[in-house]
Amino acid sequence: LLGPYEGLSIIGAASALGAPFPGNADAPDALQRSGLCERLTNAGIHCVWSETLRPLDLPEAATDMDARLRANAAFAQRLSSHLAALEAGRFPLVLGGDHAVAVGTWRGIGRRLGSAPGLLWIDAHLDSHTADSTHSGNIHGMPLAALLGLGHSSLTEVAGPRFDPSRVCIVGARAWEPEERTRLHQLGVRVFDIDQIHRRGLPTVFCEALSIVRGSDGQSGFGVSIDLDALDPAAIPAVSCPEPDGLDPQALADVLLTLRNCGDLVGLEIVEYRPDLDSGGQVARWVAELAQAALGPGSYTLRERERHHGAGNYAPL
Ligand code: EXY
Ligand code: MN
Ligand code: MN
Ligand code: MN
Repeated sequence: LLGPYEGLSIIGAASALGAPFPGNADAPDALQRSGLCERLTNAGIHCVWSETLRPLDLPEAATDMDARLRANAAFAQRLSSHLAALEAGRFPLVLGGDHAVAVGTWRGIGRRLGSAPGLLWIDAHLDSHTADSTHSGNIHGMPLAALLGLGHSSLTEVAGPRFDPSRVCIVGARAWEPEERTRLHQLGVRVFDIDQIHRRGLPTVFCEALSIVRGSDGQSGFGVSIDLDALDPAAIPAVSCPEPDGLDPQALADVLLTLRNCGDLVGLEIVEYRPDLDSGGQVARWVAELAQAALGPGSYTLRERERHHGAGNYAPL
């Protein structure tokens, strides 16, 4: 399977506390019902559904920022501790929930490793606001700043190592505010925006981003966080903040295939799915496709296997 891991553990992060809509909270259960674990198992991945974490007290849509920050930080802290305690041989696949869960995911994986990994952030957005710079007040626009140690202390103090901006890259960005773009530029975080991807091609950009997040001497591994709104809304409409002119999902699956040869991949996260907008389950199938493309085994995605073996059969080719 994945380098040193003997199996995949799926952790649901059923929180919409950082988002403007509640629908993200239903994503882990919807993905579990869609048969994600079974599809990955049929494709040859030893996959278990480890746990689904849910916000404890469902505060009324917290009106003030401090209450929202505290609620998101409390959930992230629990997720961080759950990941830190995950047994060594298990590879974590975290399913959001809105992108604010990433504070818990990656701080927790950092604790597990003993140091912060590199981080490839695939997203239409920069997610690098602080409580002071945000225009929307939505915490899912802040997780990457928090992971880098910037923003409200409740978020930046979630247990786990701070991330190194020189090993963080964003791929797919096409909607941001000046404050966060400036912040990332000053920190030295590489942003591969959609214009650069159109010019240079996703494979070239992805390859360059990989080399940055993996670090020069294969340091402490790297993780990948996929915000589904990085993809084009025409193909993947079931997200909270759709932005036109996104990545083609098959093109992303094709470049994710390169991850299966990376023994230093330490975690994968897929967030921002809105099952309430996915009546046909099309987006749920893409979530499985992207996960299997990244995690292997073999060099085919589920769709190729299905085409070859017939619907519902993902046996190795
Ligand atoms: N930058 C905007 C904001 O701060 O509200 C939009 C953020 C969207 C966040 C989604 C998860 O990527
Ligand atoms: Mn995001
Ligand atoms: Mn986004
Ligand atoms: Mn065959």
